[in-house]
Amino acid sequence: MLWLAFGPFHAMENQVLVIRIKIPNSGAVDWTVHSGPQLLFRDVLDVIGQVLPEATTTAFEYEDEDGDRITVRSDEEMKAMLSYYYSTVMEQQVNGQLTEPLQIFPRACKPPGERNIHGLKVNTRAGPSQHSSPAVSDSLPSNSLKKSSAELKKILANGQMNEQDIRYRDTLGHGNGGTVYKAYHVPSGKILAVKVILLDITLELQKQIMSELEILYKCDSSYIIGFYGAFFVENRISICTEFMDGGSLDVYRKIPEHVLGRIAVAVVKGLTYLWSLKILHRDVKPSNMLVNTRGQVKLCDFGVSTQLVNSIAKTYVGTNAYMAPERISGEQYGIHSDVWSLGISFMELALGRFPYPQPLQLLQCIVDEGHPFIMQFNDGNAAVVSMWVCRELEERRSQQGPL
Ligand code: 92P
Repeated sequence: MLWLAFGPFHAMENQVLVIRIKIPNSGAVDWTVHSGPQLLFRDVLDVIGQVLPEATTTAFEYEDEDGDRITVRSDEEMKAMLSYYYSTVMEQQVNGQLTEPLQIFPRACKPPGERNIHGLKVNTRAGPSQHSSPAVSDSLPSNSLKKSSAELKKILANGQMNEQDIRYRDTLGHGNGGTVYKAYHVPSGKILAVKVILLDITLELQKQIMSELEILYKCDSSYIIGFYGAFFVENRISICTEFMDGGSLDVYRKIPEHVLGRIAVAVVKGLTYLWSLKILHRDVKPSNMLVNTRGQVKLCDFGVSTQLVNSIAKTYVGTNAYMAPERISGEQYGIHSDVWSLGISFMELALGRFPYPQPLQLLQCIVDEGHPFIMQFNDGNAAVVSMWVCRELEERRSQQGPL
């Protein structure tokens, strides 16, 4: 299967895509598209408009492997859906299963009317080679052989992660001693985020890190990034985790309160989960909070392996602006230190900028003096308080009148 090496899109370009448009309370219409990857969101809405002429459809949904519905409202979200669908197709082909059509569920503003069975003719703008031929079919029960993400996680975790199966793609980011790549895992058809860290350490330490990372397989919270496995190649470790298509929060603009509130709750739940396992995050900051187009929020890059944390610390010297005072001073690190970083992070996300003026210069100030509020009023100006007390007493006397 040489084509796998060229990635899902190249391989799928020449294949026919069948989109099964599910009709509320009745069957489904199959729509055959010959240039799937170029398909636009508008094209799909146009076809839905012809299948459900009575309804005003503004969006549609598809189901992920857990049966959760994901809404599509834009070309971006279409792309995410198609790449998800192609990865499931690849999984089905690898497992020798029949390829399931891509099922979509129109979301109507008005109740849908009679479906258009007769004389249905669809033309879309997705390219000259496209031949669209919707045909009515009965809706089939969804494939019960489909693996749940938990099962897939187990299979992936079974020592099957290795360099040969991974195709590294774009760089997602740098930091904390390593580089994170978007990568394609050939056997599973999954898109992963792989963090590669250079570590010049003994084989003994490598083994210790691998065993310490094992706890990650047991981590099962929807607020913690999924872990698929890790392996050493020469002097570097690759840690394979779930890919989040929204990336990290540090690159977003100021986040409105109604969104940030929900994000904050998810982050707190993620931290509470880690703390319940006696794991301190040790690096809470916006770049370690990830989001996806399903609206999930997950924590990544936490310090599960003491040995890994120590090995990175040796090669990578750095303090960061989110560190708690006791951490900067090299004192005991505890849950409260994670809470400090959480506070600074959410102030930054709410303000749209870092809450202190010059992060690096300010590190010492945080240790020595504290919050800018304290620094601003730390001038011992008793005159201000004196004037206020005098004025208040004056006011009280004048209201009491002559005794
Ligand atoms: C971007 C998108 N998905 C970054 N999954 C884990 C990541 C990541 C991702 C990570 O470890 O970033 C530090």
